[in-house]
Amino acid sequence: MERALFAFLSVALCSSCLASLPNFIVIFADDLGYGDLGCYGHPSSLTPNLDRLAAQGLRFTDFYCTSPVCSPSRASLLTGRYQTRSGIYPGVLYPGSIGGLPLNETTIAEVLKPLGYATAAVGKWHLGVGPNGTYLPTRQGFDQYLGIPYSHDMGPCWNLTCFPPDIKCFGLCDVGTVKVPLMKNEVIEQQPVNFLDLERAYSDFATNFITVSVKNNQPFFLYYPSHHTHYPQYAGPGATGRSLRGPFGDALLEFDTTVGKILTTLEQTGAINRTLVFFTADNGPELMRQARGGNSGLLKCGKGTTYDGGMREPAIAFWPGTIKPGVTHELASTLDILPTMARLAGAPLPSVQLDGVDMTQLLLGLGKSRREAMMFYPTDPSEKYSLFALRLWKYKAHFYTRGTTHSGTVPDKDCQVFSVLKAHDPPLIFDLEADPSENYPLSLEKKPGLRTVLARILEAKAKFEASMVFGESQIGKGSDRELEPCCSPLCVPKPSCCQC
Ligand code: CSN
Ligand code: MG
Repeated sequence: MERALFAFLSVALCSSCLASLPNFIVIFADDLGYGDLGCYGHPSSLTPNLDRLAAQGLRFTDFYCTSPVCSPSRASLLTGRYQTRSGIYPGVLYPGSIGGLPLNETTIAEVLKPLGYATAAVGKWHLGVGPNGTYLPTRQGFDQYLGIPYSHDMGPCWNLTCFPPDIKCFGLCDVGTVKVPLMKNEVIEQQPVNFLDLERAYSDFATNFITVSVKNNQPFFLYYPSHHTHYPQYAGPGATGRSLRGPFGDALLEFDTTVGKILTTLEQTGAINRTLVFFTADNGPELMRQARGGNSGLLKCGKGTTYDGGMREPAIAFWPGTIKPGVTHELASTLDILPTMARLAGAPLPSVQLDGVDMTQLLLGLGKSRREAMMFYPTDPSEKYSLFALRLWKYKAHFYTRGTTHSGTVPDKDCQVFSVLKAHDPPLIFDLEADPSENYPLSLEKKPGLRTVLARILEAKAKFEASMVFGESQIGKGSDRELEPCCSPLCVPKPSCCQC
């Protein structure tokens, strides 16, 4: 088995011929639940292209992001480290945030660039802007960027209209901040951004980047963190009213259409057999948006919670001719993407404490996942409370549980905001294979062998906590209104005058 892997990698590793290095595309949906895609059982979502990725690729049933909100989850994906190490906590970054993903963290783009990769990010960044664009993607290893650098509800609602333009999108937005900007590299291209044309701009950028990279014989890394399907949902004329699921379904359909355009471009440029496409999402669905939000399927609760609905996500690895179509029940995480891409490209790992493990053997069908455990931090991690939950093999132990406004409208009281912080000692333990909905805690008295499992869980927790050094909180540095992106920096009165 090792020999087959070696034979494969020695082709991939041929450093004198850049064109033989694999290309990587990471497609990252926003606030999308375990139950939202057709290929994960949603009855009315229209996701033909993601369904095709799943049918022709490896679909994960037990894949986790690292946080039930956005910025920390993105920090982990790009660095292969829990967000507590990089300091992307508590909560999320705001338009005027002073901090951002520290520049001494190494992103996937920075791992691949020294090997000659072309790198681009398109979509929602949400890892900081900072003074003079200190934390933008172009400072974190990406040659190019097109997108909104934070959530698109972080701006006044008035420009967040859906198609047809006279219909207001659903959802609360921030007032008193600058209008939502579209940035090209480090320059504001449009403020406010035109949401009805945004997906076209993104898909044009993505397909053009692929085409040019292939033409230049340059291996590439494309990171596409979409604004879809975060609230308020929007869609351009090509998708509005075309799904069976209302505005959420339309937004999802528009996103799926971009996935289709990326696949078509890979086919047309002949790069499809040299490209690993990895799809997943940043955190669970905003259930508080009710029928206009996402759906965590059979999982408990959603965004903002450390139940599985907040952090277990759809995930698909697609690489025709290299990854065999199928379904895997192995445990894996966004943390594992960096080490896997580094291995496949033959790039050295950053010399820091990584939390990710290499998934290459799993992807190539040569072995199992090397991941045994997954750690669950709340939206506001602290050294005092440490882990809220830990999954070891099929067992998940909750040391603390708490509801949240993000998921607060569903009938399950555990998700609701008045379910205040509750400590569990001994922890609540669920068998996620027998009970994926976390409905029936196992009894230490009645289940022989569970004490041994608990001992192993506590051991894994202690070992992990001993390795954890909390980085300085970047979000705790606060915000400065002057740092909010403004296309007319000297205008008055702010923020309303930031419009060009
Ligand atoms: S998130 O969504 O950025 O996708 O996590 O748009 O936690 O306070 C989360 N929050 C605005 C958001 C605020 C968001 C929060
Ligand atoms: Mg999100």
